[in-house]
Amino acid sequence: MKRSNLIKCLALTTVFSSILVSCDDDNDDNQGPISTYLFASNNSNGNITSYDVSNLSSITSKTLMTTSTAADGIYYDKDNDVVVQASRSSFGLEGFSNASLATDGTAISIGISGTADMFNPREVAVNGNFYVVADSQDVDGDVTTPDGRFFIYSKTGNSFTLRNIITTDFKLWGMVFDGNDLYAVVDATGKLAIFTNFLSNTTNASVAASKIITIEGIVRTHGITYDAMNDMMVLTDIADATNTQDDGGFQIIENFKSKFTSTANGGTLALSQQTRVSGSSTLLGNPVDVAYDNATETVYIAEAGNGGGRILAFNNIGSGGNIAPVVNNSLAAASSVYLSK
Ligand SMILES: [Ca+2]
Ligand SMILES: [Ca+2]
Ligand SMILES: [Ca+2]
Repeated sequence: MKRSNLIKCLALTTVFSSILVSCDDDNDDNQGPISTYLFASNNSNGNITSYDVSNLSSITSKTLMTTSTAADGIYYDKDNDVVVQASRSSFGLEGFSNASLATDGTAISIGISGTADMFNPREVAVNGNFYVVADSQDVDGDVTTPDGRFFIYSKTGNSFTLRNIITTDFKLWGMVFDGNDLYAVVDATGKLAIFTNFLSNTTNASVAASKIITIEGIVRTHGITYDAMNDMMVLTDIADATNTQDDGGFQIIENFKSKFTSTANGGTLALSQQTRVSGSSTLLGNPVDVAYDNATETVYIAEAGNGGGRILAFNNIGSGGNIAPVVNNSLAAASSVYLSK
């Protein structure tokens, strides 16, 4: 076991003494229980919530206090034990070191900081040392023309340095890397875009998506996650943003790559090729972000609206429909989630 892992593990064992904590090295062959953590950001107070979801029937959580008052786009760098979120009060990326050692309710300080370049930062997607933030602010001063910006940062030492800005001709929100390709939702629509070899765009420029398709059944998509191992795409549907309580959903697309490839640019991927979860039992009003655990086949949702905000989990999804979440934790104005194991 690496010494850093040992220290982390001893600390976690202390914090979560009531539950079983795996002290396996990261490189082991999944022997024994695996600790799984879900990190969540919010737009209510900007603090970070870390849930130990290793056992869904006995979840523990801790809140880490930040100086931000609103945040989105959370990410956890497990190797370096750093939680990163896009601050919507400072308009920059903020990285917090030694996150696993911090105890519930304590303040954590910014160890890695970026310049305040952004306007309306949302999701963060990471590829190596590159941190991409989707910014949902109107770009050209005309809200009737859809547009958005990706801010691309490189992480070096204790800094996030802005490398370049990519402007899009559609509104941005959620996004996720698959290798070097970036999938981005087309906010305000039910469409999905891909930018192949995204990071090869190294200068400030307007860049068109490589391909855009419509995901039938989705009114207005926001959250996205892709599980490459199982070739499974999950997209959330906030539907009408002003209905915060019960018109949302999410859709699972298995064997995604072949379905995406066989849908022509500008074409539609049929609802019959997908599994949709929605309805009054789901507590989905404005599901704004999503994460997926392929080991337990669990979909985690950051629900911004229902009940004031929730972190939800669904499994035994089967053929979908109006199913109740197996986990329902209140988190005011939940904005994003990231799963780490
Ligand atoms: Ca515009
Ligand atoms: Ca809604
Ligand atoms: Ca996320």
